[in-house]
Amino acid sequence: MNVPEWEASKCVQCNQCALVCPHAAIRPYLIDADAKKPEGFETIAARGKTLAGKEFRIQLSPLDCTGCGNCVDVCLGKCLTMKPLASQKQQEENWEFAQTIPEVDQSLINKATPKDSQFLKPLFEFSGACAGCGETPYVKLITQLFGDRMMIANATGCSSIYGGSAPTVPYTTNDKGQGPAWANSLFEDNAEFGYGMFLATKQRRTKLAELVNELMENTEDADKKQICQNWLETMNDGEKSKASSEALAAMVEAGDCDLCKEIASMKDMMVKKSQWVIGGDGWAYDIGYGGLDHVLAQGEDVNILVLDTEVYSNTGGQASKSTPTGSIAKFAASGKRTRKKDLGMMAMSYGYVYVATVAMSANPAQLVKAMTEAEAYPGPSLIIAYAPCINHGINMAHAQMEIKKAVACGYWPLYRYNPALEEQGKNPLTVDSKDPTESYQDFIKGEVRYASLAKLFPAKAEEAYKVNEEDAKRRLENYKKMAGKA
Ligand SMILES: Cc1ncc(C[n+]2csc(CCOP(=O)(O)OP(=O)(O)O)c2C)c(N)n1
Repeated sequence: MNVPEWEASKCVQCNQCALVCPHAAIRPYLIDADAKKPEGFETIAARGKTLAGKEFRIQLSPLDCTGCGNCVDVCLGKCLTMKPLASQKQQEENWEFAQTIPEVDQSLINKATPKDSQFLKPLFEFSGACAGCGETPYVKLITQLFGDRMMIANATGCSSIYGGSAPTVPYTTNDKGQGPAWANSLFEDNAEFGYGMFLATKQRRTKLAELVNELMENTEDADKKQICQNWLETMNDGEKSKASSEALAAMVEAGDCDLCKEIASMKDMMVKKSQWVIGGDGWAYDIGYGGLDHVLAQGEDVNILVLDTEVYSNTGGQASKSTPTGSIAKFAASGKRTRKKDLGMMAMSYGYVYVATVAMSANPAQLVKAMTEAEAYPGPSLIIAYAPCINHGINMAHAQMEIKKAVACGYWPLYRYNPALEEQGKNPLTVDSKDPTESYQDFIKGEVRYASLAKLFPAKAEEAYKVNEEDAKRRLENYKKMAGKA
């Protein structure tokens, strides 16, 4: 019924609205100052040294927006206001025009920042997720960072339902036709499924490297040798392999030797793949945990994203091992009795697994950093993302603010455990969140999943809330000790 209206003069170009939008319905655009544009497509001079001569605009797709209002909540310039959909007709035309603007020149931006990442086209858009969904903004962000060379194994759960809908799918492609390759596996074996994808890719790329090596040795041409060598040296670097693959592909496609033809037939394997395994906490902590643990232990370059709603969201909110003490969920109608499982700590115990906890609007810079580091780390990575959900009994218009509160009160500490630092003689663990400044009890009592316990069992509830808070404190202290900060 209501969608955000942008007031150009107040905009500070932070791009937070686009970052948190669960449906990729609001986006920043950069357009050349002298480009032709429709009347009514108001723009302002783009901020940033590298963006001189560019104009900036925030554009909404009114018909794809669900009206959740999270963009308004996080807007730093307070330039977004919810207005009746019927008053935003003009924006439909503006949106159509915005889709014709060429994609941003990536050399002008630093995509490892929350602001610049939003200039990249989301390769996951307009899914059927709930208004205000806490999960989809993370999925969308990963596709902006790595979607052009990404493969996804998706556990059954909300992310497979909104991710694999029919007859249209929310995964899409960039101007070059590149986008995530996606498949859904059983709830029980998604990590193994993604690991299988990884092994298949690894096998084919090893073969490709052998062939390129052979070509390099057989050719007398110094330029051709150099192209082969460049590719071999950069084949495991996501960004660098793009340019070296382009050169290699052009060379073998122009050549007419059998070896050239064979290499050209494996063009799809030239750019380094970004292998992701995605699922909810029901999958990661419970049903798929054996496989997740096994895949982490293999030491291979597989990235795992856990969308942690602390319940089985898609089937109506059953308790998982991620559900904290005192939270009401199905199968835990009188409040979960036991503590939340510390999946991150279990993964850290291997020592060679990159582990991070993230919380989007609490610290977007830390989130983008964690995703970038995890993807670049050549071994296994695990990112555990705090995701508010309708099952929590909160107003989803403020889901992103709820994430902020969760970190500010110490409910969801942020850290990054990077084994690469240990190799440099440094402590691998960094605690990124500050010591709690807000009331823990106020936070949990503000969510129906906790507050309802006090209505049913008042005495028991107070005790459970205390245990919940003590558990969170104990964890944080442990992390700080490990990080050498306590
Ligand atoms: C073996 C098996 N058991 C149960 C189901 C039904 N099922 C589908 S999704 C789901 C819950 C998923 O919860 P979670 O992993 O937390 O993901 P979320 O929906 O929260 O994103 C369940 C139980 C299933 N598909 N397969």
